[in-house]
Amino acid sequence: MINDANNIVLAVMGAVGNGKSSTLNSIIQEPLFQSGRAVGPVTQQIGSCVRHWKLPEVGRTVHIVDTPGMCDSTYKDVENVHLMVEFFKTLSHGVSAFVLVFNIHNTRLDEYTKNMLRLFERLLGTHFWKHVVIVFTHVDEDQRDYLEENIDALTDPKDGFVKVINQWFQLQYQPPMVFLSNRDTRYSQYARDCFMELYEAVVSVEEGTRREKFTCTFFQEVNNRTGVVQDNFIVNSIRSAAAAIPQMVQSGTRAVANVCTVM
Ligand SMILES: Nc1nc2c(ncn2[C@@H]2O[C@H](COP(=O)(O)OP(=O)(O)O)[C@@H](O)[C@H]2O)c(=O)[nH]1
Ligand SMILES: [Mg+2]
Repeated sequence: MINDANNIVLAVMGAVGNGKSSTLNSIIQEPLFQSGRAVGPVTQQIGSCVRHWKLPEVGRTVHIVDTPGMCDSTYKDVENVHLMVEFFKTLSHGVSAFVLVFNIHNTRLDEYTKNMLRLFERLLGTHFWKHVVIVFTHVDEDQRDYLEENIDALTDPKDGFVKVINQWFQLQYQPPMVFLSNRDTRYSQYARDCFMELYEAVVSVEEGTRREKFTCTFFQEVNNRTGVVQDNFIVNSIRSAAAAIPQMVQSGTRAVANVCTVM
């Protein structure tokens, strides 16, 4: 099932509160992943499930991998390493799209997120960028007009958000950007249109006509191992990737500091 080309595998990334769980719930039209930040950290584990892509109805299944905020420094060190191991194990069978989620009201690309992207690039290879889709949430229907200027600024080819990402990571192309709302998605034509754009963006980053998923040497090597050996291999790979990123060493990013000391 997981290797079925008709099955979409989505990995979401982005800071806590950006709207990752809400976006996934909208896609499957089910409140499966807890959202909201009222009661402490919400997603404590890697949430993974297979459902129908329902918004809009596209006749395909989607394997969703929710994260507690892989890119969020508020997460405790030990939890972070454990979660990263689970995350990479789940993804090692192939990924259709890495969905990078931002809140339109806070589009700052913080150091932590940048470092996580650097780590991904190092572990998975620069080819991973070809499977990235950037999503901005909180673009609610009644605010769309008011937000149009923000959207223009973000999509500006000269100094917009993607341009900044392109410069940071020296990309030769623009990852697709989608603006959406998770409010009232059940009956709203507006939400349906937004999520159709998201689906189309995901399809556009799937590879070739056979819709092959992203894979890489690291994922293949993860699959060649099992049990504790597999876990240790992932931890060691993260550790050496992080050690090779000067910014991560300098900033002493907590998750990585932990990878380097605890395991
Ligand atoms: N108005 C509005 N609220 C949203 C939207 N997306 C998420 N939220 C709210 O933002 C908060 C954080 O969302 P959540 O999905 O838990 O973020 P996560 O931590 O990234 O998984 C919750 O209270 C959501 O209801 C949106 O598009 N519009
Ligand atoms: Mg969440």
